[in-house]
Amino acid sequence: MSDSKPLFPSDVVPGMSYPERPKLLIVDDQPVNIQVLYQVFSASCEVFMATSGKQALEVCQQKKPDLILLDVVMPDMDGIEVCRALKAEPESQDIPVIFVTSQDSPEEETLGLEVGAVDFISKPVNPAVVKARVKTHLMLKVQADALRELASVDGLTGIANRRRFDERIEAEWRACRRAEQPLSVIMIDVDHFKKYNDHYGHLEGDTCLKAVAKALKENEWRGRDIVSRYGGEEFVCLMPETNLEGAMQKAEAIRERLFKLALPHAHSDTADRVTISVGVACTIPDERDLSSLLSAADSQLYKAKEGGRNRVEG
Ligand code: GH3
Ligand code: MG
Ligand code: MG
Ligand code: MG
Repeated sequence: MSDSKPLFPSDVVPGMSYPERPKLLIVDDQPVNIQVLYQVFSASCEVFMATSGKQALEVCQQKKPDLILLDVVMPDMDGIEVCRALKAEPESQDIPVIFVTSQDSPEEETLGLEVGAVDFISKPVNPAVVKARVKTHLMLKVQADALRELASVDGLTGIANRRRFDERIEAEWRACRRAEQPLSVIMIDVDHFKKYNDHYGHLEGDTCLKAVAKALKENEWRGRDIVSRYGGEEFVCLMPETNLEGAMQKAEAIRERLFKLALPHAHSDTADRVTISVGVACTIPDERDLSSLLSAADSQLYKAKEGGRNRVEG
């Protein structure tokens, strides 16, 4: 039954990049059922298997599949419970789940869709139908991911926008709280930027913001760090598992890099060039609201402004 044609021919939708061998997780307590689906997908997908709900969650965490085919009736943890658990975690909530089950009453199907599955297929499966449905949902997933990506990028500078920052800080607040690790924030504001716009014009102002964003982004960042445009001429960087000392060093490096870039600013009271003021804050997240960390960074930024600008406070 297995055919070796790729699920996505290269010309399927111009401009969209589909995975060449999508990662598929097949979950069923009966190995013979897994075997049937494996036959259908082994040639065109990278297939992972799990024979219990608990194992499914583990494999999911390790392998990050693009789609999950999930049995409903399983001992210990059933498919409904597995799906609920997947949908409750930010890391796995966007993975499409298709139930594959012999329990095909309308109530069962409704429940499956209510807990977050995208589709429901009855056993015994028809190979062509299950393949077509998997393909449809993989395409929708790729498109949804592309949209989400687009929605999280700042249009002017091309770096992450406020929406992405808000998402990341929330996730990292939880992750650092669990791991009892420090979380640092660097808040950056361009000095005397109103005067820059007044003197050079708004278009030049835009060009300047792009150059600032590029200089920020070009610093050496770690995998989970994020550099984003917070709004206007304000930028914010998030550094998980980084203490205050590390964040202060990075902030100073950023300030210096921008100073050396020497973008002319004829009407800055601070220097002959564009400068930034920087506020740094760090905490080990606990039951407080994460806004406490942002306000702390903001207060330090205010202090840097008061202290004469072109400086770092933390
Ligand atoms: P300070 O040193 O105290 O930060 O002074 P400032 O002039 O930088 O601060 P203020 O908040 O008074 O002015 C910020 C200016 O940034 C005003 C606003 O027009 C400008 N600005 C915000 N967003 C953009 C943008 O996208 N493009 C341009 N060109 N200017 C922007
Ligand atoms: Mg079963
Ligand atoms: Mg400002
Ligand atoms: Mg400013």
